Amino acid sequence: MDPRWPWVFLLLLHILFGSVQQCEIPRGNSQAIRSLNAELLKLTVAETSEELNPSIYLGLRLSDDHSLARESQYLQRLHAAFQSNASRPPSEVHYQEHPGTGRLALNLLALRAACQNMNTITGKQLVTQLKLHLEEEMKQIDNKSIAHPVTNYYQYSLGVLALCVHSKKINERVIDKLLHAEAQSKFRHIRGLSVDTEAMAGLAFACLKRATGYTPELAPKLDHVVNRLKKKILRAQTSEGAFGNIYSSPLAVQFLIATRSSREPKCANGVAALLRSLEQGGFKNSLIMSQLLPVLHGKSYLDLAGLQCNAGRDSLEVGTPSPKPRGPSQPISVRLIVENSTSHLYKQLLQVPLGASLLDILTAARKLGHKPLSFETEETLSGPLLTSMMGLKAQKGERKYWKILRAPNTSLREGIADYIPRNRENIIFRFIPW
Ligand code: B12
Ligand SMILES: *[C@@H]1O[C@H](CO)[C@@H](O)[C@H](O)[C@H]1NC(C)=O
Ligand SMILES: *[C@@H]1O[C@H](CO)[C@@H](O)[C@H](O)[C@H]1NC(C)=O
Ligand SMILES: *[C@@H]1O[C@H](CO)[C@@H](O)[C@H](O)[C@H]1NC(C)=O
Ligand SMILES: *[C@@H]1O[C@H](CO)[C@@H](O)[C@H](O)[C@H]1NC(C)=O
Repeated sequence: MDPRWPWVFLLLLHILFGSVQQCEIPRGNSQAIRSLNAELLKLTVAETSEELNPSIYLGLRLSDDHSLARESQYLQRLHAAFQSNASRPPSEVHYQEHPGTGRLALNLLALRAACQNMNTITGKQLVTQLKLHLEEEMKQIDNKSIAHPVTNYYQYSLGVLALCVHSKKINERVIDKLLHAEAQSKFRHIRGLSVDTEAMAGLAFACLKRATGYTPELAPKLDHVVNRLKKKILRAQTSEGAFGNIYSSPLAVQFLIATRSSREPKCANGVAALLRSLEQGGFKNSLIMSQLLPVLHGKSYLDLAGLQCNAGRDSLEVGTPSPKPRGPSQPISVRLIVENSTSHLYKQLLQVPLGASLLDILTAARKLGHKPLSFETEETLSGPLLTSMMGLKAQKGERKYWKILRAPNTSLREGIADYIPRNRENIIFRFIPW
């Protein structure tokens, strides 16, 4: 018999059933995935202007390819940063506003990603601090005159997820609040549903489903909410295949991976959309890149729970950060309009080089025209957030923000550092409640 026949048979099977779609990464993408990995690794080099970002560390750890030396150096820097804020003996831990729920949760997840022993002072303090934060979030939700979390439900979910991944017991009232918020469709962003928040909450609930030590009434509630979130997320798929938008899709697919929905044809379409966008250079934001890398290795944040630190290939080289190529280019014109509810606080047509980011343009506008623009930003894990324009900013506790639109009324899907306006675009900045 022809010794090759099993291969022919397999090939036939592949042709016959190849159309059965699965949420797997089609072969032939490994080069694109490795470059994404290398790109993230570059951001950990101390000389970059990039802020320390525990999310980048999580992404790198959930890859199959590593630069172990580079990763452990980054962990040390992360460690030094959050230890300086938690240096009291554990008995004295009390609620302090900074760092907030989400950052604490990410730091805790980073410790798990590094397989660190949690029976240390820092480990225990972090857990206690995060629990205090979730209690505080809950108090504000319960307070009738406030009725929303201190931060938001995305960070609340991240907090639950982090404790769960560490097998720490969570107050069931904390879990119930999140269940309740989901049932009341409280997971919103920019006035629409927030797929990012649904996915993060979904990951937290999926983790709790595997946990032990909770009252028997919780299990059916968790089954129910996970199925509901799965339906909601699948329903949010666009004609291009993204869940919500392309930037919420990495977390959405993480959730689908974690709930073993990979036989869902819609999941395969989602992965295809992510790969397409990756090929086209659509992922420039390091936070989003860090949420995407695990997906391309078939993993989710739930895999942190059983992560083995001696596995994986130490196979990546780190290049040095390459400066963005920027040659001379023809000028384009972009109009900036800053408005409050009644009038225009600033309106100016500006000549700027093609390829300039919105941040570059705002910076240039500080010096151009007879009425200079004034603005302030705040560094976040997603990049610079625009917090103030023409002196107008949210007061402490006031839930307003500067929304950015492209005229007539398309909300931008990128922040000021990532968005590159095109010729003759009108960009509107509007101070509104969120
Ligand atoms: C909650 C939230 C908001 C809230 C934040 C206020 C609050 N305290 O809750 C509000 C409504 C203000 C907001 C605004 C915007 N957001 Co938003 N937001 C989120 C969300 C759901 C969670 C953020 C979070 O808490 N992270 C966890 C903590 C631990 O990290 P952090 O860095 O400390 O969090 C801060 C930043 O994320 C910052 N922030 C929130 N959104 C954005 C967007 C950008 C571009 C930047 C630089 C910062 C930033 O607010 C957080 C709280 O202070 C994320 C989803 C995600 N996947 O991250 C989207 C997300 C980050 N937002 C997004 C966008 C597009 C915006 C806007 C640009 C929309 C617009 N057209 O105006 C604006 C920002 C405009 C500006 N002034 O610069 C995108 C960014 C996509 C990308 N390409 O990077 C995301 C990923 C959602 C999505 N899938 O589309 N957002
Ligand atoms: C530590 O606390 C200071 C002030 O309270 C704050 O500015 C800083 O961002 C905190 N560091 C971290 C890593 O959260
Ligand atoms: C609820 O919030 C308001 C406004 O911040 C505060 O004055 C009040 O004391 C809070 N009520 C409770 C019960 O905590
Ligand atoms: C909007 O700005 C104008 C001009 O600065 C000011 O007169 C007006 O009071 C502002 N309106 C609101 C609602 O803040
Ligand atoms: C934008 O405005 C148009 C016309 O006024 C309207 O039909 C459309 O629904 C608006 N879109 C958004 C996203 O608000």
